[in-house]
Amino acid sequence: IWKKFARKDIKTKEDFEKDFVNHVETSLARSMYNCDNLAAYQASSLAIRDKLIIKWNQTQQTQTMLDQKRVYYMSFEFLMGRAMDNAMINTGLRTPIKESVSELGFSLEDLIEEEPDISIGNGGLGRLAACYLDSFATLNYAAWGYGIRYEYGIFSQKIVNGYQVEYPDYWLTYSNPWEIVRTEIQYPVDFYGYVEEVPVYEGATEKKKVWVGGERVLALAYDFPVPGYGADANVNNLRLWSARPTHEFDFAKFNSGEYQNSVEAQQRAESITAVLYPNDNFDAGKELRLKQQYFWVAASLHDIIRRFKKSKRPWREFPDQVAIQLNDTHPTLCIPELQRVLVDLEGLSWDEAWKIVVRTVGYTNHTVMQEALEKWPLTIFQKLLPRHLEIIYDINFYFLQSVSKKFPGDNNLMTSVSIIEESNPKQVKMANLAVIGSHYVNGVAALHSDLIKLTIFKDLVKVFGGDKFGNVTNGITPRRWLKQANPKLAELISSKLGGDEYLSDLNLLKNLEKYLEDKEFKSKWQEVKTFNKTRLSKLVKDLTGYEIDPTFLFDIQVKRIHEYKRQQMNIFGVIYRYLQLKSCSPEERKKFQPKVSIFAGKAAPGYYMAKRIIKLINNVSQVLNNDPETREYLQCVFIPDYNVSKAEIIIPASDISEHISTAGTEASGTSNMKFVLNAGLLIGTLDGATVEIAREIGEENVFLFGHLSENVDKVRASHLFDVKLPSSLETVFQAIDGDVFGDSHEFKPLLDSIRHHSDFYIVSDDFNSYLEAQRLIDETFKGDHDIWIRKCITSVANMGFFSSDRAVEEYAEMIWNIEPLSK
Ligand code: 26Y
Repeated sequence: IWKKFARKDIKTKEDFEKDFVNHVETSLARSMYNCDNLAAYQASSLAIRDKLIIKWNQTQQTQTMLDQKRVYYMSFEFLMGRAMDNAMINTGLRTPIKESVSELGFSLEDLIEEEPDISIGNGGLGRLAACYLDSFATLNYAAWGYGIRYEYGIFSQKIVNGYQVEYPDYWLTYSNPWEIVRTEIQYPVDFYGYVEEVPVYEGATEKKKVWVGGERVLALAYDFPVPGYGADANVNNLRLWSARPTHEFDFAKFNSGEYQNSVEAQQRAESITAVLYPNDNFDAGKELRLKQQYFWVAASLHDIIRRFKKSKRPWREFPDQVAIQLNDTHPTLCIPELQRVLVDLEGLSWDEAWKIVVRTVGYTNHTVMQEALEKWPLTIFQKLLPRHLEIIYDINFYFLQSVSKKFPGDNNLMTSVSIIEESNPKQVKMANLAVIGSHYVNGVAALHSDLIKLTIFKDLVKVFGGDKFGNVTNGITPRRWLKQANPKLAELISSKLGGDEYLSDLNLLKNLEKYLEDKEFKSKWQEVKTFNKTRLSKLVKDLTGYEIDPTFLFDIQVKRIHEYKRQQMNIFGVIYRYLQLKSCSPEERKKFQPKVSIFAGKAAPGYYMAKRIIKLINNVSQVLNNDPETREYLQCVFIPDYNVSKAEIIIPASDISEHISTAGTEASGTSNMKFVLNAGLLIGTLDGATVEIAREIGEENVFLFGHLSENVDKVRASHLFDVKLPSSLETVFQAIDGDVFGDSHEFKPLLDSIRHHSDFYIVSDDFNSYLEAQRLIDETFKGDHDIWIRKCITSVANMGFFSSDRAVEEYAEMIWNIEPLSK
């Protein structure tokens, strides 16, 4: 019977239409008379989701049957963006569904616009996790993501009077057709309480420690199917946890009539997964965040262990079945939690357990900046997780014992590698714990991986040796960042390469070099760029009211606003250009390459300087775009509320994009890869993955400038006495001080951090070389345009290395020791 009635896969247009109508009428309880775009989007999503679930079930069954090793990618953030378009592309159903939808009276583009972004991440780290999920599924790895189902994702950003104003991002308003709630999967998670000594077994004299939790909540699982690319590809799982109250009720209070108070604890439970912390690369050390981390780690490990136990294998085989990857230190509690489960609950010896922990866990570092390194005050830790703190002390004790044996008397070394920082208050250094408790540590770009060995982990390298540390350069998925974001370019490439194979084997792009002399190809290439610039101009008009001209050079910087990323230097450069234009005659102005500088990005709500940078960009925009003398040559816009779906429109429209962080601060960057893959060139410092991009596509195709990372310390040291501004920057500051861009008081802190507070990000030192790179861009762009287009084509042709498929394969081989499953 089962076989006879098993749900059929969607293969034809008709299959989809049948499912669509079914969902409108039953799942949504609507009819053809009141099916609006929202309902049509929901019904389409449900129909596509059904298809994914069938494959999801098959994939999971096969993976369980084969009993192969699985990877668990632990990430506090997943910046998924929209799901529907991606699912249609990956399953190969986009064209038939587009036709169906149109026959049903809708436009597919409109339906796509109905979907809110899944924005449960801040920036690069969260988007990287999303790209890796796509590659896991596409390459047939048995790999799950684990995260938190925040009810509020990253805030949405409005610009009011030039200032950023934050609004809550409640992305679940119209429910979410892409998630499946697993009511049968719920685990209790405890907090607070105390540690007790109990007999190892009833009646024994030997004692062991156990944790008696003081507050309990439930973790409820929500699953998101992650489809791989290809008609018959696997569908993997992203499991997100949501906090619920336990149903243990305070009856004493209830019976005495205190109804409200009796449910108070329950209400508190739900606050754990209510909101994503909006900090990116900055650690604020809030207790609720540690609570979120433990909640998610405990639930995920419970789930992993339950699955492992079903296999009835001995514990020592755990690392042969399970690989846990820590996406930064946010899930580092996996280390003491797994140790606690194995020792306290499963009765393994400390040493046996520790070997298992270390063999299971791998750690990816995403920053060298001190302010982004997680540290938890012991007081918070002690209160929230008393047993874990003891375990961390024990881990540290055994570790330091081994260090002192190897390096007797080296107290500085001991202090530096210790998990505990003897500061006031004392703190747990999560990065040290992550290194000590894992078998491999990787950075995210070649330069960054070298730097962590020389800086934050220098002493740990001494202890463990360099072989424990390596590099996996980040990658991006060409499915979303080429095919989905830039369908016109993808189509043009397919027409030349004879199909879509390059989307799953990005090195095939190399063949584009054959067409460098092909005039027709190059003119089509240009048409695609113009189309994408026009598309972005429309978005800019809708969101800002400003009209920008697609024939201008589009110069784009989109990313979180951060001093180290130096949006301030970019806007100073814009001001410099404006002042130059103002000072020349109308005739001379005509020599300028018309250009629009486009910015977008969110500032952490508590990040004062970043918010001032946004204000300055907006004030400058207002002046420039309204200046009749210069606006034919220079404009500036700030696009509000940058997110994944906007990135898909913005990135394909660039001629130039800016990756201008102070050398040595940006771990990798991934938008640099997205921009080049979408036929834009880069201006950048030799930082993060830009170094490798230049290596792959040729240095002559990147506009590089600025001090090298190995010199930054020296340059900084020279500021201790005096910051000398170049006259170019001096002129810019004079204009700002002179209220040319509104009340100069608002920008004083920004300028002072450079001229009076030692210019930590060396803007003053890099400014002239930045302007020189900009000059070269103008010259190249304005000159023989064929040269420009050749640069773009050559660059795209050599981007194969930056596919997330390559990155994930490196992880699989170097760190996880897993092979893809056959389909
Ligand atoms: C401690 C906490 C508040 C915190 C929260 C979020 C710390 C860091 C982050 C996010 C970091 C992040 O997104 N890092 C970026 O990771 C990308 C993927 O590896 C890199 O490309 C990028 O250079 C790096 O800044």
